[in-house]
Amino acid sequence: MFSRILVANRGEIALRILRACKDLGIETVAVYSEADKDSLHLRFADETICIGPPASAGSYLNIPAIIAAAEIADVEAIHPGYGFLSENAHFAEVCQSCNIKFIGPSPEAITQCGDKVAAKELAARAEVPCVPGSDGPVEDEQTALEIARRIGFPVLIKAAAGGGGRGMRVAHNEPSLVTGFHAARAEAEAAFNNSTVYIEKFIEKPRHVEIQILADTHGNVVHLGERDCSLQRRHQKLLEESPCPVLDDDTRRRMGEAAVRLAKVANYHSAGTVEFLLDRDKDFYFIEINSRIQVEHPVTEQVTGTDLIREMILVAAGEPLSFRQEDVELRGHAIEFRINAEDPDQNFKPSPGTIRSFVPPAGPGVRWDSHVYEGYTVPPHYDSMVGKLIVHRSSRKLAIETARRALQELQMDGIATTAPLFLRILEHSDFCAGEVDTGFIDRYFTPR
Ligand code: MV4
Repeated sequence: MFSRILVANRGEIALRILRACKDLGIETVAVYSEADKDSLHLRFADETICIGPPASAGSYLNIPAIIAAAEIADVEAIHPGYGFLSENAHFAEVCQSCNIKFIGPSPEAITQCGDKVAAKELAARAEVPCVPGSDGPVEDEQTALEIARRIGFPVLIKAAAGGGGRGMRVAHNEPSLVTGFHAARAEAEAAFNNSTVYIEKFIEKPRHVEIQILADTHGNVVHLGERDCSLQRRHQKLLEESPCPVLDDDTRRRMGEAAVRLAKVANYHSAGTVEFLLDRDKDFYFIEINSRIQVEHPVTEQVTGTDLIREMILVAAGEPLSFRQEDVELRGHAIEFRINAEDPDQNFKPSPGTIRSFVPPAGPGVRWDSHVYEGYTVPPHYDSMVGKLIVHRSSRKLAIETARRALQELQMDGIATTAPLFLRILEHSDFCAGEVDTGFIDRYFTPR
């Protein structure tokens, strides 16, 4: 087992990882930027090292600075958390060459997952259902037209290096396909330095359902049920829940088994997420694999009673998973609310500033994962999440009731947050009925 780990992240996930290390008896090293000198993650760690200026390019994305810190502090492993360097294959490779264990999948697996075309090829090989479309990159508009005629409109043009919806264009007819093809390529080139695009049938009003997997280096791969992440705005998730309110046991089992097959074909070791679209006929289609621990992992931890960060660390140290597939049981219902320092009444404008008075939510069925405290100043340099409220109850109905109570308990004066928006969402009859899709927020909750 590791005796000393460096946490290459900030905010709530840094705390989450430090806590898992402490539970395992592992010493910790926190790194921080100049903007984070008063951050809680520094107080939770055994040692702290400043790695650069506020802008992430000079600090949390600064590979030489992080590696230097790891060498100086003499750690055996680095946990990257989510965002920042978590899906950077080059960073994972540098760690490897410095004899530091990167707590995540291999550089090769990260590279394959990061290329959506390569990932889709793996999925097809693993006999995982994929959205009908081009089998591979589409090089010219003539080919794009032929594919669209074969699969039928509407189609979606996607960037192979994509993410966050960039380089994506919907086309409902041939002229818009031609325009969209060139626009998507130009956008992908500008955003990712890679103009490769592919084409899929456009699934209308899908739900976003993802399967959590864990794989060790001894050939054990398990799935831990699904998360429904349909509630999002501009590709930023707002709320995630497990189980998905409309998934039946058979579909869940087939999705889980598909995710496990994919992990095996990809030679994947660590925690990971296989993303699917679920259409209105309850057919599911693979879209992407995320090769990191995700923001929304706590809902899975709550319904499965597992500690995903702990398992991730154990697997990276070469230990076998602590449980088998038949031990995984989904109990009750969990919902996560991302509390962001954003004003939902001002088009989600970021609202950094100092938290004047603060009362965290608590009580039965409530988990609060956050790095903030009274007097803490939310810096403007990073993403705006100030906490995650996770409720866990025996049923979805009870989870919603507890969420209302917890959101009302939460007090965070001095900055605007997304908490009031969630109270309105929880009153919406479609949400309460579990009838949401990826367009829900734009339909009902964008500027009225
Ligand atoms: C799709 C789709 C419909 N049909 N693919 C958005 C970002 C990327 N992760 C994949 N995305 C989508 N792919 C096909 N063939 C709709 C989306 C999509 C979406 C997916 C998940 C969650 C929110 C979304 C919001 C808009 C579009």
